[in-house]
Amino acid sequence: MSIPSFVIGIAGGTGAGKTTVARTVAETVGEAVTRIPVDNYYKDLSHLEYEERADVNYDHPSAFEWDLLREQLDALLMGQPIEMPQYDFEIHNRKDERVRVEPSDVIVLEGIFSLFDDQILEMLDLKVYVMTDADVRILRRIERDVVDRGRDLEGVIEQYLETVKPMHEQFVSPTKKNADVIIPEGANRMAVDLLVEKVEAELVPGEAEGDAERTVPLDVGEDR
Ligand code: UZR
Ligand code: MG
Repeated sequence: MSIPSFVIGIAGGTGAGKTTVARTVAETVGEAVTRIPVDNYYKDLSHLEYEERADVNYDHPSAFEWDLLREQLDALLMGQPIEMPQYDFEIHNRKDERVRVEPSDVIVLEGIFSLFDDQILEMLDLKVYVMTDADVRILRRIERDVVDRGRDLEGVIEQYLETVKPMHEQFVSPTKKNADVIIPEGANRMAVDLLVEKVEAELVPGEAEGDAERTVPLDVGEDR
């Protein structure tokens, strides 16, 4: 367990490749990296029926439990473990069980709203926005929702036009201005290499080498 020395936020539209960038960084950095998907902080909607939950606008900032995310990020930054909620996209709800997450040297916060909240922005050392063309993003989204999540094509298209696209333009895309770095086209190799180099340069020297106790990168939460 350690006090994290470097916290990265990775934002961008749905299907931009945020999760891939976050995972590649986590796997490549020679240190323990804790990846925190903001999706895990969707509000608990257990009080609603499935049909009502399916109608919620999940692309609006109000769908998230911001207090819990701020509180847990803060705890990790102070070197304390958290009980991280888990989200189930199939039932549009938080799972019953939480997972215990120990703080590690590097934390990667990843999700459409990673660069949205002022208090969270203050906790981030490096702010990244993954900028991928909307046509590529919707194609990936269709593949993920239809193939991996068993949704029907009409529903995915309707949802994209009714909420995903307008909310992206209103709330997600403007967070680019909060970024230090904008990565074009998702997990581009050079960009990921630069991120990894930066992370490694920022880590407290000495702690990295010879420290046999290397935690397996934690990969909790959503599928991609
Ligand atoms: P990423 N989302 C769902 O499809 N169902 C849910 O229950 C909760 C979230 C979607 C959400 C958003 N929007 O576009 C996307 N909708 O997950 C964010 N509708 O995840 O960045 O991995 O695409
Ligand atoms: Mg993702």
